[in-house]
Amino acid sequence: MIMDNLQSIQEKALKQIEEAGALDALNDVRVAILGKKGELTSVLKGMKDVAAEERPKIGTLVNECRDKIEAALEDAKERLESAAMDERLKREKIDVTLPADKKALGHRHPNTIALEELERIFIGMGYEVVEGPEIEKDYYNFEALNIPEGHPAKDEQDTFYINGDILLRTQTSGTQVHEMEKGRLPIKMISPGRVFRADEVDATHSPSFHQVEGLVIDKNISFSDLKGTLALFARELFGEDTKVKFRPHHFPFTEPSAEMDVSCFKCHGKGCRFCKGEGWIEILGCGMVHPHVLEMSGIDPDEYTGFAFGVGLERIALLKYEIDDMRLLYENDIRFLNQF
Ligand code: 2NL
Repeated sequence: MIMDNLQSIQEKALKQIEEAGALDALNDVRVAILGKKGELTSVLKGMKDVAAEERPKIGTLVNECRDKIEAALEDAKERLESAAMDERLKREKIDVTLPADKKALGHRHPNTIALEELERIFIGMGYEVVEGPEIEKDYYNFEALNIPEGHPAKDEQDTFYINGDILLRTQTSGTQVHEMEKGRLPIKMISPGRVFRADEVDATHSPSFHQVEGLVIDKNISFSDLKGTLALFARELFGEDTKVKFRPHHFPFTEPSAEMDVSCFKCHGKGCRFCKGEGWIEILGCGMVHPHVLEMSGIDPDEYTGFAFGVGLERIALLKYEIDDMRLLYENDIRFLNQF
């Protein structure tokens, strides 16, 4: 009776072990047979009812049965584990020949793009790019440029003074004054850089912005040279059919002075929202270097003449990309920058 029972437990167990398709199913089989309430365990518990002389023989049979089942469980466990590992290796296979994920590259800031474009144009005309200090002496920012005491530009309200006669430059002209003082003529340079004004932030103002100034000094430089140069610059920047217009203006450091407009590159002069119906867009200030400015830097105005101009970099970037609020250029919102 007990022997038949053992036989059937063993057959059933071996069959279930064989059929177990996964490690947890295999464990269920082990618990059902060998666990505390398992079938073979209850056979062992029934040994007390077996006649004493039968016990060694039956005991040996029970032990043999358990050993067989345990060996089968161990084999099945190895088989299932190795299958699971094969499966995992297959699933996690890495194809090292696949191209790598593209790294998100940064974008050049619109100011940088505009600056590089300006530099390309002027370098193409033989200009040198010279950068200078953002902290300047009053003399280089104002006095050497013929900006007198009491001139609105020199107002303490508009300029960040550091102390005494040291300030944050309000234009990059100082860099050009330093070049003139070196006495190496002719000069053909642009000086791009950050400038500062004590302005409140709004769509068109910021306390820190960028300027590109240009300076040419040589013998026989005339207003025609200025016009030809800046007209070429405008065509390079805004397109071949761009027209330019010079309006008389006043700067203390140039005489005569002018502002240059370009024909609206959106409506080609007809008048649109972009040029506020004018057909023209103001882009820079310029003029012939004031003789007094040359003289102060040790250049003889009877021998040399020159022209100079100043462009707001942000203004060019805003126009080029049709952006209507300068603050976008400073906030560095990645969703904005990603568009360039
Ligand atoms: C503007 C336009 C300008 C200059 C800057 C300059 C520099 C030297 C001598 C003479 Cl060293 N001029 N720079 C000239 C004309 C215009 O900037 O709107 N400025 C307020």
